[in-house]
Amino acid sequence: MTALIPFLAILMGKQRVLSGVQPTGNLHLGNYLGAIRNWVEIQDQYDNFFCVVDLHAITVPHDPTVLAGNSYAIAALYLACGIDLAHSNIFIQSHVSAHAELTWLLNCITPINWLQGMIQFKEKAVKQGENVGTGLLDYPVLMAADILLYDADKVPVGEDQKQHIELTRDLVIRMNDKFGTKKAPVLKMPEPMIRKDGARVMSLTDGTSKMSKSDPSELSRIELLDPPEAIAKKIKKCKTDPARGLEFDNPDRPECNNLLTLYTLLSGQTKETVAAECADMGWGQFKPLLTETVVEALRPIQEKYAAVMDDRAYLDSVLRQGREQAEVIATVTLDRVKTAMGFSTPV
Ligand code: AQP
Repeated sequence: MTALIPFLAILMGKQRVLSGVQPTGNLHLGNYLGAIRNWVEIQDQYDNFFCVVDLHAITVPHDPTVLAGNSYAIAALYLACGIDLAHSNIFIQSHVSAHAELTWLLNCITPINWLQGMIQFKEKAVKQGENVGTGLLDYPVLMAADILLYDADKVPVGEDQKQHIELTRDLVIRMNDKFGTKKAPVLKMPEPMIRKDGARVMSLTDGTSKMSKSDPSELSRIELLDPPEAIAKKIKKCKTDPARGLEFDNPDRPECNNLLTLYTLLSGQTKETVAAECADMGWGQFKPLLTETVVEALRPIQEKYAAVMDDRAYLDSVLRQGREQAEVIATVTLDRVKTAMGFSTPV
């Protein structure tokens, strides 16, 4: 049945969605609220491809002994968070070689100064010092290839990826101008899908920088697989301020806004209800409430994750099927680009 999903989706006129997460560590609440939760909520309206972007994970120094295991863990977390195979395909990026091949073709039409200006490159390059790799500079082109291979209509991501999607759109214009015609464009124009709530979850230790897997401090993020004691400890130690009463949207209180937003999103209440509930609270009252809410929100995800990881044959079959579906579509796009660019066809 799942093998028929892309064809049924086309018949039903569904648009296609593509998104992914890097296996660079355990997923945190930012990845969940900024990306995966949104995938789950919209998946029945679209034809979805969710990949574990392991080729992206090696753009920073990585440990080869854990890369494959991390990729499986992220795929299992997709299932645990509610990705449903009746609507979605899950696969590992490096299992579909077209991603690397299209990246090369796109590289050759990408001005280097487009990449040098990317915010994420500049931030991560600083951390790598003189050893900054070409792969880090090229990260947005690989991301463009991921999206464009599937003729994706929508790309649900957090706010931090917006600039990369703008670059993807610029590459579509460039490719179509150079090698396509108005009637027969080579690549399809995708659109970002960025929700307002949760688009930028901030660090627990600094409300002005985003929660990130690569932050050296584990106290800065709550990971989806953190046990209740770790969650309690991180919330107990998180940065707050001395002001009395809790409020949203005060620029002088970024931590307060971030923690209230986490509580709102994970408790499923409205912002107005939470604002009223917490207006007179102190941190001593709010922190246990937030801890309880986070623990309860993550409990079902953690239980499902354990069950999926216990059944490796099932996970392998999900990824095999996902790869097969992905390859069918990716091959068609890659052939179209190569033909447009003038490559000969093997006989
Ligand atoms: N703090 C965040 N708030 C909201 N959304 C976020 N995302 C990441 N952090 C936040 C969204 O999660 C998706 C997957 O991200 P990724 O792992 O591919 O890369 P990233 O954006 O670089 O995430 P990290 O955690 O910061 O990873 P590292 O530290 O390895 O670079 C994306 O949709 C992203 O927007």
